[in-house]
Amino acid sequence: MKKVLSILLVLVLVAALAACGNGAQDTPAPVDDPTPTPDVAPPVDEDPPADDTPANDGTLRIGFSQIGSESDWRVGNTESVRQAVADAGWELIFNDANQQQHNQIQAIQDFITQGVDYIVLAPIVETGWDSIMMDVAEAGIPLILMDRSIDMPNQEDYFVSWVTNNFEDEGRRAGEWLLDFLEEEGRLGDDINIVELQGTVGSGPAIDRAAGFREIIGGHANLEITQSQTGDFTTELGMQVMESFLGRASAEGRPIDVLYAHNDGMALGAIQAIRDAGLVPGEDIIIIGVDAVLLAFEAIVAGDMNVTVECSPLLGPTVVQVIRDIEAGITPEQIIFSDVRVFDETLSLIFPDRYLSAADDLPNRVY
Ligand code: GZL
Repeated sequence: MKKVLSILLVLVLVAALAACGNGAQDTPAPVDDPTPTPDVAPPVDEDPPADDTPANDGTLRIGFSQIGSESDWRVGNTESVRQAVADAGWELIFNDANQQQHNQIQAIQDFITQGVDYIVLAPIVETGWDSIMMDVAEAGIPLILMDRSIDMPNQEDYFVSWVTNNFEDEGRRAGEWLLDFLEEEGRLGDDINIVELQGTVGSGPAIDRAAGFREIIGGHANLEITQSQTGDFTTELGMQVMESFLGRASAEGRPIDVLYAHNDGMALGAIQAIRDAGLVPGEDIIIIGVDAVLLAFEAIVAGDMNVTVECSPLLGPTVVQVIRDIEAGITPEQIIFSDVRVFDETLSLIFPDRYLSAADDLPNRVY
């Protein structure tokens, strides 16, 4: 009986794959389509229509598992990949996981079933990928890690390339800016209370941006991180957590001097909470963000925010180049970092070799 069932299953799968091959995914899912990848193969036509498309027109099919749309950075990242794949003339099969790891794992499983040519994964957190990564390897589908990191035994064996940013260096640059800023203000010896809005718990950028910042300020005992909590990289939660930080600081009589937010989105939410508390953002509280999104540049120019550390989401063209290299038999670099630049409207006027003017670069911002 089992043998009959397994033969039937294979037949269904083969037929389903044939149905997929008829262009079921010919039009890439629009970026803003929240439709999750179907959990089951589409219905199989008994007599599929004559297929007049060429058996294999060389169009690569790229399965892209994206974390969600939690921030302007993420939206810019999705658009960058979508545009680069479209420019290459390939087919994008896009899945928005709505910030749920299990949705990403399901999407990757579906990509395997659909027999895509490449998988691009932006992993929401570092752990929990061991089994699905082994399935991808077993299926022989090259996987490109984009943006955040994974943490598993022999992880470098499971992706052909990691297109990313150096999150720990971003944290260090944020710490260095703070030391330079306090020194310019003559406050480097003062007791400074810092609160920290961390990114998604367990994510590479949250872990590494926290570590890099602490590495730099750790030698200054008078600079203390008095409160630290995740805002999950969203503006809404950043505002809510900042409200609780302000309430606790007032209750304990420990005023907040600095906010270090692991992304600009949370910093912008915190700015609203600071205003609601009757304080002046950018003056009463120094505000440090990461990402360098357009709204942060506007806040810096308006004086509501002090600095943002760039972490480029425009990774699509590099991902496409990695695929082109592999198609041409060229081994791509295993890790590809983007540059880290720091934008403000204060230190950039004094140290133009180390910091850039947000006002000058505002017209160039695209995400
Ligand atoms: C960083 C990226 C982070 C951004 C956030 O590469 O993973 O996720 O800093 C985004 O804005 O939500």
